[in-house]
Amino acid sequence: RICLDILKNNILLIFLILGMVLGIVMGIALRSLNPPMTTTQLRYFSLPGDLLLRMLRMMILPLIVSSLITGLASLDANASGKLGGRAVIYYFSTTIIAVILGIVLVVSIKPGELDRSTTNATGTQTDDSVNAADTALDLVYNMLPDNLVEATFRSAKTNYRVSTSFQVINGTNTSVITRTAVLDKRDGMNILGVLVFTIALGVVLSRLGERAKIIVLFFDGLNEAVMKLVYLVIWYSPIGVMFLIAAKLIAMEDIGETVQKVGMYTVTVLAGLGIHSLIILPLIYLIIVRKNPFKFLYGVLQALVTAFGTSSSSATLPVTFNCLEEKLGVDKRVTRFVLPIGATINMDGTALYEAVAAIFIAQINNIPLDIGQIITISLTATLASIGAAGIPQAGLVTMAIVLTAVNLPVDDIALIITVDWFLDRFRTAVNVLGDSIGAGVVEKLSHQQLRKEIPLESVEIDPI
Ligand code: DAS
Repeated sequence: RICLDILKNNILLIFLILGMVLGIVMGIALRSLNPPMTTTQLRYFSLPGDLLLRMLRMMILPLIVSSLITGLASLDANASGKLGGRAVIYYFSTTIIAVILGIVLVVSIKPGELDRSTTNATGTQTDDSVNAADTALDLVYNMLPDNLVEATFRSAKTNYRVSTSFQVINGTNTSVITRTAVLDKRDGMNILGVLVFTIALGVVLSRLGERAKIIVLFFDGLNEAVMKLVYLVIWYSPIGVMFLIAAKLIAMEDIGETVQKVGMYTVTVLAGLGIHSLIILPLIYLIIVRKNPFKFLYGVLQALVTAFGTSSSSATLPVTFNCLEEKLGVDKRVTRFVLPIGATINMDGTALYEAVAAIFIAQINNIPLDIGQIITISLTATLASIGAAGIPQAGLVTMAIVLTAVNLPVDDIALIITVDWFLDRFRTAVNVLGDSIGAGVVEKLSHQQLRKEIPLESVEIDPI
């Protein structure tokens, strides 16, 4: 009886994990096809996975707008101020902790010095030099889009090309390998801009009281409807995740020649992400919420697997909402307010990754860093993670900010790109975990405010 209940409650999670495992097996098996898949075949093969990504991304705009407006409207001004303040303090502190953890690890493991091969960036071309000041300015302009329609449907993208060469020493022979990559700074919808406008609108609507009630009820209905659609998409996600992972594995270029170079770097990043997500974040949850953090982790596992499969925290947002509200019963007024903001600006995994990658690149180029540069790396990695959109490999693109801030060769990104698609999955899952635990922490810290306000759907109408 109990087993049946467990099975019923977790059937979706079991399917999702099964989909992920089957995706890995299928990807590895199909990779060794002879002759390999043609581009057209791969395009058709990727279709089921791309469908999942597109269905989830389709929900982002209506979900963010409706959840923020109803979340803000169901709290009075000072309550939402307090919740928002606590959320931002939590986001900033966990991101800084992640960056410090990453720096401690990369400085002690020294992955860039361990490898036998040496890197010398020969002939580096970047079409479009990316620097910290420009991107910081981009961030400000992104927050205040002067054309909401354009912000929603997103503007042009600028590509820039990076290329680096390095020697790989194998026993007696030395081979020089050159890797070139094109990075496009495409960041999909300008969610940051949509967020800022929606928060401003939500705060004003919550002050209009009765006059705005009809608008708030409209968005409340829209939110419920979108969450119902999300539930349908979630049933499809095991298939989608399976094909997303399989297609990525089939298309993956051979990293054999660089594994000697980036092996320890990959281990360092994974160690940092593991410590942050399995020790630091659960500890913060345990200390503040005083509940079993691993029960909470289990509750969001479906969102974490979806994040691993899609490499996009924005696309995973609908599933994160579903896990926190349906599975863990976190107050909707908190999730609706903090999740959209967290999914966009709170990226612990990305911040840790960028700090590690920057110092790794300094190490492989034998460039010593002084404490001032380390602090600059910490701050720009935090800024870059806020600026990174929640889409695949966003963290790689904004990494150029960190590198230019301390005059490190941006072109060595071409080296770490070989494992970026793999590490991106893990850091996206850590980003989603950080947002989820943030919602649990903010809910606990705000129980005073939440008790005062009676949520819309819980008002009991006494029978006459
Ligand atoms: N893939 C990004 C995300 O969705 C993280 C990153 O690229 O660093 O969170």
